[in-house]
Amino acid sequence: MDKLETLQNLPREILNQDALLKNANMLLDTMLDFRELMLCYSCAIKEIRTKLEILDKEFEVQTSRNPIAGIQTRLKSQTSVMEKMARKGLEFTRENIENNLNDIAGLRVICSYVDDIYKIADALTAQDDIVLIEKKDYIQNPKENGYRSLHLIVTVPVFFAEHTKIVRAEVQIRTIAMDFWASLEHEIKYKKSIENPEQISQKLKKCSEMIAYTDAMMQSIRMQADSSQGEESEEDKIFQKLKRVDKSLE
Ligand code: 0O2
Repeated sequence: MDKLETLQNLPREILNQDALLKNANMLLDTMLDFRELMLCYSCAIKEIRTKLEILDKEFEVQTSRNPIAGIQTRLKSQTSVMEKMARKGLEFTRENIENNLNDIAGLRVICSYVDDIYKIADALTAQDDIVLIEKKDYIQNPKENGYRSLHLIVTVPVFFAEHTKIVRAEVQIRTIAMDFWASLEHEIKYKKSIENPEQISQKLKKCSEMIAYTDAMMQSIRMQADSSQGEESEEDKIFQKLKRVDKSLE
C-alpha cells in the first residue's frame, strides 16, 4: 500500500472509529436505561413484599396463626425479557417493555389454606396505593392441565428522591399444596422426550384434583377446630392478644 492510499483510507478509518464509539455509547446508554428500569421493578418487589409481611403480622396478632407460609420473589432476567419481547413480536424498547410485560417483578405468596389466599388478595388490593389491573382466578377456574393459583397484576408506586414511578408486578398466590404441584409440573414439563406424554398429563391432572380435595379438607378441619375451641374469658382473650403483639414485636 503506497502513502497516497494510506492517506485516502485515513478519513474512513477515523469515521469508522467515530461510528464505533457512537454505537458503543448508545449500547451503554441502552444498558443503563434497562438497568434503571430493572431497579424500579426490584424496588416494587420490596414494596409489595413489605405490604404482605405486614398483613401476615396483622393476621397473626388477630388470629394467632400466619396465613402466609412463605414469599418467593424473582426479577425476570434480561434474557427472559428479551425472549418474551421477541415472542410477542415487539421491539426491545423501554416503553414496549413497560406497557407489555406484566411479570418482570414477580412475587409468589404461599398460603396455608385456600381462604387465606382470598383474604391476602383482598387486603392487598384494598390498599390505597395498589391498583388491580387484572385478576386471573385459576382456583375457581383451574387450567386444563390442573394448574391452580390466583394471579394478580397490580401496580404499586415506588417513591424515589425526585420522582415517583408506578410499577407493575405479578403476584401469584397459592396454597402449599398447589405450589408443590406447580413446581413439580413445571419441572416435568421441561423434561425433553418424555414417553407417554398424554398419560403423564392425565396423571398430573388427577394429582391436581387430589390436591384440591386435600386443600378443601384441611380448611374444613381447621374451621371445625376453630369453632370447637372452648370459650375464653374476656381477660384471657386480652392477655393472649397482648402476648401475640409482644411476640410480633420481637
Ligand atoms: P415464570 O418463569 O414462572 O415466570 P403472560 O405472562 O400474561 O404473557 P399468561 O400465560 O397469560 O402469560 O399468564 P398466566 O396465565 O398468568 O401465567 C403466567 C405464569 O403463571 C407463568 O409464568 C407460570 O409462573 C405460572 N403458570 C401458568 N400456567 C402454569 C402451568 O400450567 N404450570 C405451572 N407450573 N405454572 C404455570 P412463566 O412466564 O411461564 O414462567
